[in-house]
Amino acid sequence: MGAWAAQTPMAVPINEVESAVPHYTLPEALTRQNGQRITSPQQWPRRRAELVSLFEEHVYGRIPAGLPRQPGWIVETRKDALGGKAIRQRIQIPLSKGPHPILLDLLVYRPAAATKPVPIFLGLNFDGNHTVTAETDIPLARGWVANRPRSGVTNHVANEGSRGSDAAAWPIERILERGYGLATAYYGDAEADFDGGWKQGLRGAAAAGGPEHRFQPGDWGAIATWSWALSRALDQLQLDPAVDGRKVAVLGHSRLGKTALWAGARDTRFALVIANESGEGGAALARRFFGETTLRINTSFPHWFNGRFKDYSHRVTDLPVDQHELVALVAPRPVYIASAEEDRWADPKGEYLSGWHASEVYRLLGKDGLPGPDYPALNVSVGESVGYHVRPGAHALTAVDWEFYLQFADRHLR
Ligand code: GTR
Repeated sequence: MGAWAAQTPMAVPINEVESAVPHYTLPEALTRQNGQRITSPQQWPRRRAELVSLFEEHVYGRIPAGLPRQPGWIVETRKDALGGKAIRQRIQIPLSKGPHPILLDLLVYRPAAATKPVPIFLGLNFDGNHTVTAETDIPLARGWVANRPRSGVTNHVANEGSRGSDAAAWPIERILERGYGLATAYYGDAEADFDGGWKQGLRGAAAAGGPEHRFQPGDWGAIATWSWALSRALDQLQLDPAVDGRKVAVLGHSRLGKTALWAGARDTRFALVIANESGEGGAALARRFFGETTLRINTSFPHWFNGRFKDYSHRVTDLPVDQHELVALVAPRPVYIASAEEDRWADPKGEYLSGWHASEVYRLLGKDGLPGPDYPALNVSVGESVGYHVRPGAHALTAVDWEFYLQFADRHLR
């Protein structure tokens, strides 16, 4: 385990040895809860609906009915951004009602040279819109932000020094040059990422009991909340005549890769879904005992999932779903899963196998998924409507990953 011991300060068993992975049996994506086998594309929507509600009930939580879906307003348009390469807009989207709504700040770049509506990548960012670009005129994130060496934040308040600190994850000029737009928002606008962050966020605003509210076991967690914000950003992008609203790819890294998958699974308007190193609770199979586990994630990040998910911390085999079925919920739309070789915590092989097991649903729906159960070589993109690569290196969203995503998007959105 070596280096990985550093990641496991808690007394939670963790395995990172492939030969020590015990046998496991996955629930079947194409068998309904009542035992009925799904054998035709016509039968899939019923199984799909069943899986969505199982993931809501047992994993991510149910998003309350009646939340507002309100158009945003353009705060600023710059036609000369990035040295004239981009048209940049800042848009505010109210996520809650009332005079002081929770606001999602959407930052949108479109290629200035575009002559028709552009396909666009949409992804939440970790540290604020001001960290994805070195431009100096993006307002700093307003609320709580994580303390991080990379951003230089030590008091949970964004500062000028953190501008551009996550720019390596967002190669904006390259994306634009390839004819795509990029839209991003800070996930903390919807809910700050700590246990209790919901009180100032959208979950608090929507909860009948305010900050004293008691959630039911099936109620939404933070990942569901962030995924809701992605859907509201999609509403907004679909209002923009310069964006091709039928070609919006949702993408996320790590916890935000989990979020992108759940957003893309729920909201079928997303044309393509990309989960970069999404790991446990994302693409990685929960039943495969390798890297982060259900127990560990529920211990470190209790706010990400719903209350009922905690019931499975010590008995993951009782979960009525596993994560290949989350991937399958994207079908027949294209989905891309990516791993990094050193990111053992996210279980690269478990991420691949999840795409492989989801592939039977793609085949049923007339698409090809991953080519087979064998783990691919480094730096090779495999698969048709389910794409996958593993690159050398550590846990991060990098320019190398983006090149694979641009190629995959060229194939499916062009
Ligand atoms: C880790 C967590 C992972 C992953 C990661 C991240 O600490 O255990 O599930 O989400 O954070 O989001 O960077």
